[in-house]
Amino acid sequence: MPKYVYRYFPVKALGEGPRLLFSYGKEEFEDIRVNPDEWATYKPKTLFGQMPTLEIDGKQYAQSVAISRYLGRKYGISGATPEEDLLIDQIVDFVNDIRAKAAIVHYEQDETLKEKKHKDFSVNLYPILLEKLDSIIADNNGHLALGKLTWGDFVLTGMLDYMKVMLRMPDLEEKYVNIKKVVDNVVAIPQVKAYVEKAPKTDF
Ligand SMILES: N[C@@H](CCC(=O)N[C@@H](CS)C(=O)NCC(=O)O)C(=O)O
Repeated sequence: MPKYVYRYFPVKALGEGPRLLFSYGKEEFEDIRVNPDEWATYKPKTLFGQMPTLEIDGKQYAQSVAISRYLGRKYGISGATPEEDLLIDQIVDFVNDIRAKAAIVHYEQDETLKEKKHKDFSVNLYPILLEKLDSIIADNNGHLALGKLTWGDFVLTGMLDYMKVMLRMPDLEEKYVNIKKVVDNVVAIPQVKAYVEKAPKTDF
């Protein structure tokens, strides 16, 4: 059994997907939640200057999607063919595109520009992207791809609260009911439910 040590900030955001996947796999892992004031010390020791990081038997790996894909393969919830893997990868990339657009606004320093961009994206961009995502999920029985549970569902579930904050859309799940179905399906899995219930509560 490999020894897993996982490090991320004490939030869900990009780091929760792998935590949910570990719980799905009933895998023991050291869940280290690095406080922002310890980050300066740890940052230079990371591969890319960012978290999450995952140590497997002392060797460090990084990148939340790569880690999620790895865990998905390990636990039998990746594609059965390269084309099926492509279907999962493309939709995970699309989810990350939506997050990245919202991040441009959320992390904008100029307040006037920030509000201008938020208004523009809220009218001209977010609805188009979210409707597209929602309809793809509707075509996939409440999942991101392949019409069944894959590691991609865990990526979206883990980061949804973060996206809601950045999109300033607390009612996202009411508007996009299929996106909610992905989260409901993931959190209904007994071992995931048990993890979610005991995990530290964070806003995003
Ligand atoms: N592509 C990377 C992005 C990781 C990332 O942006 N991490 C942020 C937290 S969400 C971070 O470590 N920020 C601290 C820093 O850059 O100093 C991934 O998905 O893992």
